[in-house]
Amino acid sequence: MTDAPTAPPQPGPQTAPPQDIRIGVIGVGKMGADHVERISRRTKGARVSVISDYMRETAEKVSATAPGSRVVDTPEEVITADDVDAVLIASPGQFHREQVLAAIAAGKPVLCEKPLAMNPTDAYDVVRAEHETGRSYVSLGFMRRFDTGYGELKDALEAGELGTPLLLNCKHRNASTPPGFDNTMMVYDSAVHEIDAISFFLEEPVVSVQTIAARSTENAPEGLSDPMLLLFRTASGTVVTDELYVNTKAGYEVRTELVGSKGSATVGLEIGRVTTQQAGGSWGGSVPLDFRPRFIDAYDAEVQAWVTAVADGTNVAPRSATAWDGYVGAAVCEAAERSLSADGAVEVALQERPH
Ligand code: ISE
Repeated sequence: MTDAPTAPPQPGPQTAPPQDIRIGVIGVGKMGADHVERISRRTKGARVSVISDYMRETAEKVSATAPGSRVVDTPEEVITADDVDAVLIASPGQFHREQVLAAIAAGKPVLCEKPLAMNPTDAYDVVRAEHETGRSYVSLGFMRRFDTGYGELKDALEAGELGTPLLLNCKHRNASTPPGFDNTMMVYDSAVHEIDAISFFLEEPVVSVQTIAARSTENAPEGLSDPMLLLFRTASGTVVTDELYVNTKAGYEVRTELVGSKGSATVGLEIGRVTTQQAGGSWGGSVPLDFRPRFIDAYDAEVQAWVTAVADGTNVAPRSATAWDGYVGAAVCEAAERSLSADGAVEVALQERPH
């Protein structure tokens, strides 16, 4: 009798390795290219699969840095591609409404850089379209919500450590502005970050805003009111100050102080390292030149949290800005801009939140 042949080892129960989320990126200028690099090198569970940019050559160049990605001609092709599970939009703001609506129609989660739209009506269209699907699809790229300092301030507020918020004082400084930067952009591009901070920290509507143009620095381009001060009042009476100064020639500084009934706290002082210089008899640390070094960890955390939310089907990460936040931001920006030529504060009118 011959021995029965030994049966080949049977594989045990197998679980398929989790698939990477395949991300389509629309617009690969400075911000979009930065996201492609982040997703390709530092984000777990995702890869860039399809890219488009109105400059095809730029798209090709960026695609060469993202293994396995391909370039298509239009944003629509990115959104509808079979090998795209989720869409990241980093195109100029005037295209966001159409592109976000197309992603919702395709049933794909989308992370859209701010702003959601260039006016409240367009932004509300997105809120309604998403609401009609009965699901969440839209995350809005307000990266400060993922900054460690912002997170700690939010935690302190939620834990009641600071008591009732009385004042929120914000400072927003840039070294310089790009060509064509005007008062409208100062509101919709720069102040919009602090307007979102109001939604994030205070979670209540702004009822009025007053924009005050200070004497301009000689470093500002003709016609730009730089510095500019915005004063907001919320429904419960908390006052928010936003001092914008975007041609300091120094660097990128974002500071936030919450004054509450039990105490106050400030984030963004950059006092991690203090250097004493012998030669000049002065002291200080270095100021980052632009948003990238200042908020790189926040952007990494934001994109990672989004990918995790897409993978678990919730699509929008906890603490992320939503389509509603984008709509509120657009409504407040619109009032802030009107206030520039009005005498005094302008009221903010919000549509009802669909539920
Ligand atoms: C720019 O668009 C940004 O989003 C930056 O974070 C902000 O500091 C700058 O003022 C804006 O123009």
